[in-house]
Amino acid sequence: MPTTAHVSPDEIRKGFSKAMSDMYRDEVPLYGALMALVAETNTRVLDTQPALAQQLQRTGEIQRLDMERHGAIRLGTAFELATIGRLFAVMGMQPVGYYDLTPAGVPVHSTAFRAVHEHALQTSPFRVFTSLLRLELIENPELRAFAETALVKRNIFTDRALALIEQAEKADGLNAVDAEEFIREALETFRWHHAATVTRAQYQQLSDQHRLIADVVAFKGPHINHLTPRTLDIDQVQAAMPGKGITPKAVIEGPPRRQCPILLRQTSFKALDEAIAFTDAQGSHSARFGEIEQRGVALTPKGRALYDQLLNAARDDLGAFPTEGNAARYVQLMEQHFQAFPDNHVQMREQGLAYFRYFATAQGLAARDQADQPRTLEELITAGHVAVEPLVYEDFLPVSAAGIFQSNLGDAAQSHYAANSNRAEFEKALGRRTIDELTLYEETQQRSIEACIQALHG
Ligand code: OOG
Ligand code: NI
Repeated sequence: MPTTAHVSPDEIRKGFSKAMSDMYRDEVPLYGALMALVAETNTRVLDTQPALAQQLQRTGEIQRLDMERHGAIRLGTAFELATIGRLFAVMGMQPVGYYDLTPAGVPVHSTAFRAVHEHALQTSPFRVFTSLLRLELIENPELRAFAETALVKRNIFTDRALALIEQAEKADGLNAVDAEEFIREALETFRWHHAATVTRAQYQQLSDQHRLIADVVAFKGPHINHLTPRTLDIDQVQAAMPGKGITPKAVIEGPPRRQCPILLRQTSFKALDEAIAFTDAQGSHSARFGEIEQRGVALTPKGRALYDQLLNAARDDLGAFPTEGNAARYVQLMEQHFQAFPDNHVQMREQGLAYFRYFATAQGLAARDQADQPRTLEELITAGHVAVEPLVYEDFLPVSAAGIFQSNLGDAAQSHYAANSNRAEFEKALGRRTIDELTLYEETQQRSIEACIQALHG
């Protein structure tokens, strides 16, 4: 029997997210500058767009905005992935979605660990994009064997973190004192190490194969490589970045600017080279970067198919990978193609392109006991008894993620791998299935409808 009550996993996640942010700000001061710029921009947007402020108030996103962030790590072995899954589970994070990055020349596949229920997301929407290196894609057998050996030798978790994970699994939770220790110990896995575990020549060999392979194999642990705050206007932040000494990548990933944002738009800036002590010599490595994101409404399978179709059409027209040189043309093509995607919530809802949340209004609640009430959801909406708000997208986009990887690995890192998506292999390594994100959106939407019925007719 536990002597003291368990802390909710959501509170552990919230504490961990804060601890991670503090650690990263200490290690990468530019992250602090970026957070300040994002906060400033968000305040201005909320002041000048009362309708948006009201929408975010109703969905609760306004309260979570300041603590909203995602990070990313890259792991080397099945054991590391399975164990990180257990570590994240202690803080209520589940693997959602499967992303294959090989078509873009990045030898990893990935999932996103995050909370899955809207109430849990409200306490802390912290997410970690987690990639597993695919060693089978290293062609040189000697180098592959070397990488395997280096990875098997390392232990990326502290003994106390492992013990506390086990304890949490057995007792189905942690008390407040253990939860605090767990946060401190878990954080160690994500810390930056100035010392590499290989010689400079070995690092170079790994790096020549792929920069990402060196980033995973040559170090003691999977340093968090970025932490991304959420902005309400990514174009404003992108434009203000150079004034703060930050140079963003040329192209914002994801959909073009719209009245009603959809899915996810992201932009990143390159990290500095950081001094590294190899086992035999000094050198440098760059892995850590900055990123910002703007989140819009989650799309249904139909909406997502349209998004993918328009994105592919714009990219086909461009005929090349978007870069600084063709950025203006890319933006123009994207805007042109995305004309075909309705840019208002009413149409998106009518056409079944996006997910929404439904809220009983004050007017609806006041009319609750009157006779002749509207019955159907559509009637309730028309009567103003139910308000409709977009359900925010909580996940990632494979093409965008590839663009973020590429921009930070440098163009020299462009490799060509045959697309070989292998979700089954990933899930075998993880030791469990990944969750289908569309089911989660569908469930949240449905729960909001049921809550309306309960509040207005129950
Ligand atoms: C992850 C890149 C993907 C995103 O926001 O799409 C990503 C990485 O570089 O490890 O973070
Ligand atoms: Ni990211």
